[in-house]
Amino acid sequence: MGFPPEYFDSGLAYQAQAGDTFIVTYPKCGTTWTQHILWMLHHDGEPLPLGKNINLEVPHLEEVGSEFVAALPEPRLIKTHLSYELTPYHPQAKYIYVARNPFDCAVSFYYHTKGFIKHYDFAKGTFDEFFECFIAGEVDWGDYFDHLVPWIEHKHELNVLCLTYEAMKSDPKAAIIAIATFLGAAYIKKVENRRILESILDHTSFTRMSKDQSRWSSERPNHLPPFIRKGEVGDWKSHFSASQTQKLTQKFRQRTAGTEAATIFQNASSPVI
Ligand code: PPS
Repeated sequence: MGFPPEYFDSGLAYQAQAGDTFIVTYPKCGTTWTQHILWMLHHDGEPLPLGKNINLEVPHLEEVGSEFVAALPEPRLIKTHLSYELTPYHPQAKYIYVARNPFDCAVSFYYHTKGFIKHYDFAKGTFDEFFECFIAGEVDWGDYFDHLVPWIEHKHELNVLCLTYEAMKSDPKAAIIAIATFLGAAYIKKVENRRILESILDHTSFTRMSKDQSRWSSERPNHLPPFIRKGEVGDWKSHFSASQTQKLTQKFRQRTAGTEAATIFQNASSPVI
């Protein structure tokens, strides 16, 4: 993943504080979108201006380490891709978990891995090659299901809010209101203000976030798709072969059977699951 190991280790050792809000995701599941929603909620509906980078405002714990995060102004907004067991815990911290169906996640992760040529030796890699790594769980932050299942098992806890990318796509206003409600009365008040709510809805849309992408990520080679790439549910259908679809469907069924995660994508206009 290309993060300095000392920052990764120090991120793991971060002591979560009351008042911290963590955005937790497996990679490529809607992190940046949720980071921007959170940032705008904390800035009364102002979008992140050009010249700022979301990853300095809502930093990635494993990338910057604990000192950087501890020095943030309160309330701290923190991004992490860590598993449930590894995420720093405090009973009065809040955890927003965003899940995305593994099919679209795999496709998005493939373009990510291809595009960040300074982190990965995969510029010439194919989707078929990436799929084999994804299904084996041999990608950054490990196996998709090792992340998804334990987090979703905690979705009923009072300080955990679980959303799906698919539901956020189908009703983004409801997702913003759900996040505000989870954060508490001060944030409910903000989204009761029509100007603030409409501004967040507008500036966190795919179309708006596709503009001025230096706010989210470093430059990508011109011949590859940008970081905010397609933002669709179902793009996987133009990448997966029949046998890949079958393999991932089977793995999904096996790994989620009897768990809360088995049905989370069913009511969210998402694929085969
Ligand atoms: S990362 O690198 O893990 O932080 O990536 P992450 O932000 O989790 O995921 C990137 C994918 O999210 C899509 N995206 C959005 N979709 C819809 N609406 C908005 N506003 C939005 N912002 C980001 C982005 O396009 C990536 O998905 P794909 O499928 O590759 O387009």
